[in-house]
Amino acid sequence: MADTTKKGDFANDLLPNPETLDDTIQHVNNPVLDLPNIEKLYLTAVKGYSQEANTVYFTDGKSKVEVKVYSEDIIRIRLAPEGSFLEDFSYAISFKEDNYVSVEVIEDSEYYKVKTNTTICLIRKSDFNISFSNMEGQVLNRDHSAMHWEENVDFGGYYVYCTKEAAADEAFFGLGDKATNLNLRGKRVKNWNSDTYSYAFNQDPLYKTIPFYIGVTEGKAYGIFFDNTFKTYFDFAAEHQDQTSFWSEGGELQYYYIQGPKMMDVVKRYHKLTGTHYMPAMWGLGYHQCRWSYYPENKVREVAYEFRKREIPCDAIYLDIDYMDGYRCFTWNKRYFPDPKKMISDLNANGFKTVVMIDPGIKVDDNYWVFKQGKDNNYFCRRGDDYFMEGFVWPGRCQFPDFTNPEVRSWWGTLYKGLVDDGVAGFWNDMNEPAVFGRGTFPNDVRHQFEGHRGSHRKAHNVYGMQMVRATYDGLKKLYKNKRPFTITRAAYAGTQRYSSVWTGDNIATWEHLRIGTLQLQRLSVSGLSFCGTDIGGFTGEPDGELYTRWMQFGVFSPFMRVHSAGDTRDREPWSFGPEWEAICKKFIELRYKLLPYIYSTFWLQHKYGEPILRPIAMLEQEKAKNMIREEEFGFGNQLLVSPVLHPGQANKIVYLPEGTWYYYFDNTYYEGGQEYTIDTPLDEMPFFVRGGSIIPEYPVMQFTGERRVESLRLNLYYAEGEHTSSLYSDHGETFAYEQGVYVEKHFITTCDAKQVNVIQGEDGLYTPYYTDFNLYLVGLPFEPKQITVDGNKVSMQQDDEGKLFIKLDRDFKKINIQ
Ligand code: MIG
Repeated sequence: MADTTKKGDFANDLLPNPETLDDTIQHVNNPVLDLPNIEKLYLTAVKGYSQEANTVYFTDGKSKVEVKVYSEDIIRIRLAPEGSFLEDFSYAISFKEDNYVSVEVIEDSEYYKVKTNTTICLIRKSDFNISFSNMEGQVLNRDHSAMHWEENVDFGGYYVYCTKEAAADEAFFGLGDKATNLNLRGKRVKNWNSDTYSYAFNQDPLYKTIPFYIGVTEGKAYGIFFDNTFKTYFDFAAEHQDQTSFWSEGGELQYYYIQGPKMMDVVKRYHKLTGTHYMPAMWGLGYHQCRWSYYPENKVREVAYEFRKREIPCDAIYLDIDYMDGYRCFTWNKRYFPDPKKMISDLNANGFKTVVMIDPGIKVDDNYWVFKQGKDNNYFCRRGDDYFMEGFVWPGRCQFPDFTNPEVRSWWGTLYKGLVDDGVAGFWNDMNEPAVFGRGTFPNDVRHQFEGHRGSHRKAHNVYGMQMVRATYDGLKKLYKNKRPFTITRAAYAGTQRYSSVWTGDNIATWEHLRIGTLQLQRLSVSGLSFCGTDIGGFTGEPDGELYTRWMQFGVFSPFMRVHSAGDTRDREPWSFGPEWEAICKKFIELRYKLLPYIYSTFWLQHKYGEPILRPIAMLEQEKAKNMIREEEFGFGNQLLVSPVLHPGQANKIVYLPEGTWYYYFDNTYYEGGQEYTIDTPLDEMPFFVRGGSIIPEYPVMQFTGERRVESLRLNLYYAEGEHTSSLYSDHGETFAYEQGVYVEKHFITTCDAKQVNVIQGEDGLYTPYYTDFNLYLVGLPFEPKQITVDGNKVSMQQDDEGKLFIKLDRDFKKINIQ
């Protein structure tokens, strides 16, 4: 079993230990840089500027700096050391600048100021120091020294650097999948997508590159997105307590400053730049069962059968690499799966979708059509010396498509046709860091087309996986005739959320890894990748029933909920650990299914408004300094809060509840927020709270999404004084019609005082939902309802089968009053 304290191959300890830092610095600086005649060059005094619409160019006589206003709250900075900018191109950005924003340049004796209605970018004339302030003149982010660069004679370009001041109280969040504390203060991290089997706490880099962070100082937040695909580094007050730096081994120094003041504003604006995930099909939010690998066909049928027999809900079963013929992508092993179409249609008939694995490595084999097509069309990557890039992966000797070439991507998209025709509903892209056995990844000199902007692997490495899953997504969208694809990827770059969900790779079945998972998913969520999950139960190693069950509980509140495990481990189905654990797992998977209308609505808030699904406490209450280091409890959407149990034998845990009022979900105990509580954690419960004032929709338990139509939708109203808003979203569930307004987003505004409760309903969108009415249940009412009026008519409470009282409401009710 893997030893979690050992560092892996790619290890780079993040702790700000001086020795480690010295190592890192030596690693960053190419030895040739130690030559005495090579030094860092800095911008000097500003000599003048010119303005073209939203863009202002400043120069020190030789170098140029571009300040481009994207929107009121987003300003981009670019540096051209020699005075000429590269062509403007980014894989991350999906937003065109707002041409209607007002941009003003004001000059005084000390500064040039580029001003919008909310943000001022100040450029100090004497030394090109750049800072950003709000309209109150409060500087939130300031250069420590002017932008600088350093020639690398080896690759013939520049290392580019930006060094900012770090305030004494400043906290830092973001950076994707880093397996470390939520607040990155005191850490140095590196971005270079890596296959990191059995990674450890603090190990870095991992699979994803999201060069975006949020800084919070004195309760105010801003963001920096360093859009550079080369190997990048961030140092958050680690080397120098008063400095934050980011730099890259090549490419352009180009970053976006994003104004707050709320962390939520920053994340929403980051999403505005880089896009959000499309609405997933509802089944993508159900419970998924995966394994390396379920085969042959009888094994798959048996697993599916057990779920239905035991009445444990499940929506998807995964086939890992062994379904392929000799690991050749887009083929079937006919010995294991003689009639895949029949198997998939039988699974479908029982409510199971089939998701299969696709890797980037294509077996070198002239009798294999995918290889033939790729070879004939010159679609595979080549090294600097023009030979094909070859490496060993599962199929043996492989070549690799250049996914940065749009023509290659279109071709790749068509390859899915056979599997789609067989009925496969979703695809899982793995090994796309890209991973190569033995050598790790491609050599640096492999060339890439990069959308016509050409570059070596140093530039394309971190986007390779993103472009692979983009090809997958685009191809599937066509093949499914505009139905929503389901995709999942391991490697990612900023913006990957537009094409796929993600998982955190090869974790370990330990309690420590359960905790790492809670940190990674919160971090991914504030880094734009909200549709994320861990391998529930741990990929390598063996969990016991308790760890598996506690992880399943966290899984309910993971945006993507999938159990997965390595091939050499024991069984990992919800029933594999005996009947007691099975019963608890079942209860929690059922909870996931009850919450689906809430989860789906939360997804809509993510898709439409860029609100992250998981919200660290720091984001819920950023004014409180202590919250900057809270990392165990987190919000799931607007109205739920959880704190997963992370230790064996834990009988209770301390949970901080933010300001407001909260109800413990399992028995509706009421809590005043703004303080810590010790919460009992019996094995069949977990700290899970609903915010007072919320209306939470619930489905009845189903064995899979869409098993039956819900005609009377349950709503639970949790009483709290004051005014609160809740959303309920519904749509067709399968198509992209919501993009044309075919959806309904309902808003419930509740206003409560000691004597009465009012609910007003409003809605947007053109869709008529399936449900015709609501069953409204009241939780925590401080008075006995005497009179209920719905749209002016008196109604009385009804009793359900369990004797519980509820109010029957027409779906389109406008106003309820309860006294
Ligand atoms: O070299 O396809 O992270 O989820 O089961 C291992 C086999 C390749 C790594 C993935 C894991 C998957 C496994 N893959």
